[in-house]
Amino acid sequence: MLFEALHDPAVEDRVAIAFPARSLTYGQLRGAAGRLGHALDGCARVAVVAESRIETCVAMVAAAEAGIAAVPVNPRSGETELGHIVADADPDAVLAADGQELPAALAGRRRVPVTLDGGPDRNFGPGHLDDELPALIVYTSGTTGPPKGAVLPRRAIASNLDALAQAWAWTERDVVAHALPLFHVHGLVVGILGPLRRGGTAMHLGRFSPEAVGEALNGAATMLFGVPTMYRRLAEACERSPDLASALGRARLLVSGSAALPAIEHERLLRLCGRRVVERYGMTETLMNTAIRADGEPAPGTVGPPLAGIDVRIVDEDGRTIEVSDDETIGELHVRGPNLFLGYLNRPEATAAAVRDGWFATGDIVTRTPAGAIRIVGRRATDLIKSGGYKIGAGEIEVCLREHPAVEDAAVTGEPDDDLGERVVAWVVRRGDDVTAQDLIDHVASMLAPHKRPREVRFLAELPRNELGKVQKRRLVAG
Ligand code: MCA
Ligand code: AMP
Repeated sequence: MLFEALHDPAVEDRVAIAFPARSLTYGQLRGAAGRLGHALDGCARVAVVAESRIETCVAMVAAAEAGIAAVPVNPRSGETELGHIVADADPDAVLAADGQELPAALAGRRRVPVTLDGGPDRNFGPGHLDDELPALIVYTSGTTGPPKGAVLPRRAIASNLDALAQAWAWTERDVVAHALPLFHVHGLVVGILGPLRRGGTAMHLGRFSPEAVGEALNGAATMLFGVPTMYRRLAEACERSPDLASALGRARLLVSGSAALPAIEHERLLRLCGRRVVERYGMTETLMNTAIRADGEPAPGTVGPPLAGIDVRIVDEDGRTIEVSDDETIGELHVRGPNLFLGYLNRPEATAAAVRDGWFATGDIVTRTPAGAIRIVGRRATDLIKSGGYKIGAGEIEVCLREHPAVEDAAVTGEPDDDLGERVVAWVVRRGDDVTAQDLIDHVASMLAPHKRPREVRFLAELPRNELGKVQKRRLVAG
């Protein structure tokens, strides 16, 4: 069973999920999810329009309890991206809050509204569901082509959330605050399903702002989850607001993930709030792999040891396992354990390329410290960009730019950015000079999701290419 508290009459009145506009107790969540579950009879797979609102969480819980795979979609995904996801996942129904406008790509599908109020659902009870049943299909970008759907079974979610609970002494008394999007693993699995599995409370702030975080931590929240961009903005705000700094200082645990939190921000937050931020490291395909423990030695710059039940190995360029733990020898991290996904939907060749003999090749380049903690030092693919904690494939944006009638040629790179970690930069050879940088930024934002839009466009007479015609991205540097 994924959520025992949902079936425990003793905790019926405890708050399960709180959003600024609305909260639900475990009893109310059981009612709303149970009614919705019945409306989904006969569905094998549903798409959920993952707005940051409570109906999204109800839809996810309803699907999980009914044993139906849920495909969270970013409501702001552009036409091209959403069209691909809907065609690839082919959902039997679309779940969205009553009255919410659906993006065009979903408009022709059977719609099931998510409502919150109604009588109790007496027939809704825990049934036995196979652990290997797909629970979520989460789309993630690769270096080339459109995003791939990572199929996550119930077993991965349950085991991973329990391993995190062990590492962080996470219990039903914890109230987890965050403002993460609900169409990725970080916000959805760790940030919503995590508290529900513990029988605690998920407190979603709706939108990220330092003020909302301060209010949450001055209130009931005990833990905060965020991406490095959020912690950097919090540190910045703490410089001006001692009240915010003391609110952060009150948290039982501040957790950062999805990208590396720079050492300077670790130090700044420690100086201003008297608290260390703990990092954990994960991927859509593997959920969380490693984490600094709540009672562990501080180790800024590392993402901690593997979680319980998860094996890791570091592999050199010749495929040999590196045995030393000297924090110097680098190699690619491979992961094996109950946390792994089942594969990419409709992409057996991509699955076979990523998983060999049960080991998933992460593409992350790491070292291991003598204490067994993993330090991430780079990434195998230069065509993957991490911006604001989102993984963005350069190839997907290049294809989109080349489809613009005024674009002759285009290449995309990531550049260091103080706020976002990396920012997307487009290098464009245009036809004529009518098209502006803003036109191209808007074009990408409308075809793909807005977070994939270039933050800068640089026009060139031609792209540097080698004799084989391949773009030499190393030569694409500002200056
Ligand atoms: C801006 N906007 C536009 C345009 N420009 N819309 C259309 N056309 C344009 N040209 C809109 C955006 O849609 C958005 O609207 C608003 O302007 C601001 O967008 P943006 O500038 O992108 O936001 P930001 O301020 O830079 O956001 C920073 C952020 C965000 C809040 C930190 O990047 C974020 O939420 N990051 C979290 C990423 C995450 O959860 N990653 C997990 C995946 P509106 O405000 O209406 O939306 S990684 C993962 O899951 C693994 C397992 C892991 O390890 O965790
Ligand atoms: P995604 O595919 O969007 O799930 O992103 C997964 C990638 O995010 C990983 O392969 C890492 O490169 C990166 N990542 C996640 N957590 C961390 C972290 N704490 N530090 C550095 N990189 C991270």
